[in-house]
Amino acid sequence: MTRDDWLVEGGRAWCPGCGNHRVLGALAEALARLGLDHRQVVVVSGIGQAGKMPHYLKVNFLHGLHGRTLAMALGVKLANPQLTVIAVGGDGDLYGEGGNHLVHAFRRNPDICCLAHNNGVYGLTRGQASPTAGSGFRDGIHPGGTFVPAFNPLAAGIACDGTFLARGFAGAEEQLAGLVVEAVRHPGFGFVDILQPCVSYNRVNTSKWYADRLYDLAVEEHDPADPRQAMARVLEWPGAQDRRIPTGVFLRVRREPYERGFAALGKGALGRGAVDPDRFLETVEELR
Ligand SMILES: Cc1ncc(C[n+]2csc(CCOP(=O)(O)OP(=O)(O)O)c2C)c(N)n1
Ligand code: SF4
Repeated sequence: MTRDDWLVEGGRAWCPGCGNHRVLGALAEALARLGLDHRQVVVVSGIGQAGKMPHYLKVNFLHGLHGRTLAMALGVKLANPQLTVIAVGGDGDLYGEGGNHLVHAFRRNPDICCLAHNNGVYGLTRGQASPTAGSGFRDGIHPGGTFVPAFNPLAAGIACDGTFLARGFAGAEEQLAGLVVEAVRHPGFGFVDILQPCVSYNRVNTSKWYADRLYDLAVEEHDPADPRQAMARVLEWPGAQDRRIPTGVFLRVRREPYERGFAALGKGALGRGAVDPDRFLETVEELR
């Protein structure tokens, strides 16, 4: 299968030049490389520009509430652990309103891939600063600039015992597709923070701004099996200097995925014979 086999034809409700187009392409490319069956894949998203992604993919999908992307993805995974579950959301969704779910996803380590579209703004609601907008970022509700430091999702991931932490860039599609493949294959929570331009509302973090600063950890001496090295790298940015921004895999360690802790799920998907549909209500009562 090729990447086009995973893409729905037709227009996309995104601005020309939006990083989402490239992230969509990288995800389709990754799905093609993974050799998965369309019926095996579920993409879960919340509300936002990023949340539209699954509409353009030939996959099963659940497009639900803003900030609840990871809660829904976890529900899907627990209902059928055999599925490949990919959670897709904006930085507002995953780092703002849904930040609590992200923290606990790192800790729980479900076998879910999570792609965070990090454009520094709330794109769909017209460009308010998101948790990753740097201090001093100006928007309609902060005309004098924001005054709190930017959230560092990768540092939070290490602090919360995350097991796979990576950063990609929408403008580096080949590298990004490789990171998505790795995140899906990782037996646990495969998290990729994806830097992307919002050409309409973020005039600071443009493609050129990123191009001037990004470097790939793969060409430096970095051991992703070492959490201390990973922490040193993730603290390079965001920070006061903003000179070098690392991309690639920061951390890759093993820990038992969350769903394996439920003995009942070892029998298979709840909806596939493990529970007799005629006895569904009785079973729910028994489980209480
Ligand atoms: C529960 C809830 N809270 C808030 C909103 C309003 N809302 C919709 S999208 C959005 C922010 C979108 O920003 P982000 O998640 O970063 O995604 P982007 O549009 O930038 O891709 C907000 C606050 C909502 N629809 N539902
Ligand atoms: S407003 Fe920003 S995030 Fe939304 S489609 Fe346009 S460029 Fe993309």
